[in-house]
Amino acid sequence: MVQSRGALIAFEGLDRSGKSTQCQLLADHLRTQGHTVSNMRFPNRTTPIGLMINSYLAGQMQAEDHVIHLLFSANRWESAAEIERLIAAGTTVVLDRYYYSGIVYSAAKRVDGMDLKWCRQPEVGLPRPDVCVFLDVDTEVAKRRGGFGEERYENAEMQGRVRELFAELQARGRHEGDDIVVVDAGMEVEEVQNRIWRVVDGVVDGVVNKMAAEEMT
Ligand code: FDM
Ligand code: MG
Repeated sequence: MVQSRGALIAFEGLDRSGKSTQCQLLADHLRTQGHTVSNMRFPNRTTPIGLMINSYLAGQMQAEDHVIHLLFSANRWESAAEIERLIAAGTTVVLDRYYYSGIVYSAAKRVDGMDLKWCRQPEVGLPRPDVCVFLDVDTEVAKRRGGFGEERYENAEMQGRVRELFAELQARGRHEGDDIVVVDAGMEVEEVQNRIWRVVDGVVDGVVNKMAAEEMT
């Protein structure tokens, strides 16, 4: 039997939705099932472009809105070949934010002409996730979990608009080619974790079984 490709799984959500925690828990869970797993996060602040993004988010650097949008996208393109290589080699890749954030956060700034459609263009052609798990928390729960941080975009107005636009992206998902599954992330970590695993286990099995089926034909 040839080795199956790995799955590509993206996590999205507002700040304080528990993405980073759940990305780690999922990776551990998949490893105990015998999968090889790699975690990545975007923005990847370690590259030269990532350092610029970090300065922008920290408020130490100003950038024109289209420019920063393209840098966020470029920061994914710098990892695109690596993601392709990993999944082709059988590694499942878990992403903490991806192009969905790229599209939605920029569109939420309400800059003339930068609507969801415009914001999507630079992302076209990036490796497409088998599933995007959207961790949904309402603003009250997020606030109880520690409120807003100090970075750009971490304010109530922006978060509210981001939440609305994520809902719009999800509604359009089918024709735009995104497979977004919304998971209520307002509960305890373990309950959220179990819900995520139910979704992701099914997706991962689907990837493996599809390979097996294709081999038989
Ligand atoms: N963000 C993240 C964007 O505006 N565009 C993007 O393409 C990505 C990946 O950057 F406010 C925003 C979302 C968030 C900020 O994200 C940093 P982390 O997850 O807090 O590092
Ligand atoms: Mg943050």
